[in-house]
Amino acid sequence: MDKLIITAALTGAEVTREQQPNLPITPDEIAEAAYEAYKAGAAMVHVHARKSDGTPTQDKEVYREIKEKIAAKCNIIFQPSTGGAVWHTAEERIQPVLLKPEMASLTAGTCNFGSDVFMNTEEYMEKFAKTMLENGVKPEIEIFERGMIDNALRLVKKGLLKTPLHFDFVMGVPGAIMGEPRDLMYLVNSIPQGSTWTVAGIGRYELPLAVMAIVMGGHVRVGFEDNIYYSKGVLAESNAQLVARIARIAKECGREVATPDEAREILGLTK
Ligand code: KMH
Ligand code: ZN
Repeated sequence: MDKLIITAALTGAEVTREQQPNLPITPDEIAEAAYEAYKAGAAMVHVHARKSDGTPTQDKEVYREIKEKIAAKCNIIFQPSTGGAVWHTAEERIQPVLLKPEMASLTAGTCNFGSDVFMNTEEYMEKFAKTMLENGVKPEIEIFERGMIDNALRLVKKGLLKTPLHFDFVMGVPGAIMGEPRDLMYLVNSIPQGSTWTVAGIGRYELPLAVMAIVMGGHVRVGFEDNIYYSKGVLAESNAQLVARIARIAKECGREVATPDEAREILGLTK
């Protein structure tokens, strides 16, 4: 079994300081949170940029500042979001890909997202995949529903996604697939052989799905974007605290934790 890649989803687009007082918002705070997560065992960060007032932005220059500040501290893999917030346009959402990061997220279909709709038409997906291909960026294919796997496979047929694919199962978003063990088994059994996968359980699903991934040979995403609690009703102190718990559990299970360079090897990143 490969070593475990832990991704820290540090900020997201939806969580506020009122909900989680330790949410990193400015480029300096996000870079520091990335470094703390790296020291705790994370090999990758999934990043959403925010304006100084806390609202989400897809501004390339804010992402550039975050990317450079993280790189000055450690060699963790930088994976910006192309999901942004539900109200961002496709043109805004693609901006961070133009910085040529090693990876970026790419959602493979439309779904309900709480009381909103997270829009990813075929046109968006094709445009995002093509731009990533042209810029040498490996997509992390975000799967919120089972049919999104088939959408991704259609992009492979069209030559817009290269195999082996790397999936992120985002499970437990109200309006999309739940995060029960049967749901994870279903998704894992639905992806092509040779793919890699990670799981991002939302809220109370985060920890049980992470434990499943550790023993099944998948990888794990944790962090404030997905879950702000350490345990029921107890806020987490930091993203790093959530990462450290996963690293500890993995070691107890006999699964070693990957460094960023080991993660690059596992994911076939060339840079
Ligand atoms: N904020 C969500 C609407 C991604 O980063 O690619 C979308 C999202 C997915 O977080
Ligand atoms: Zn995200």
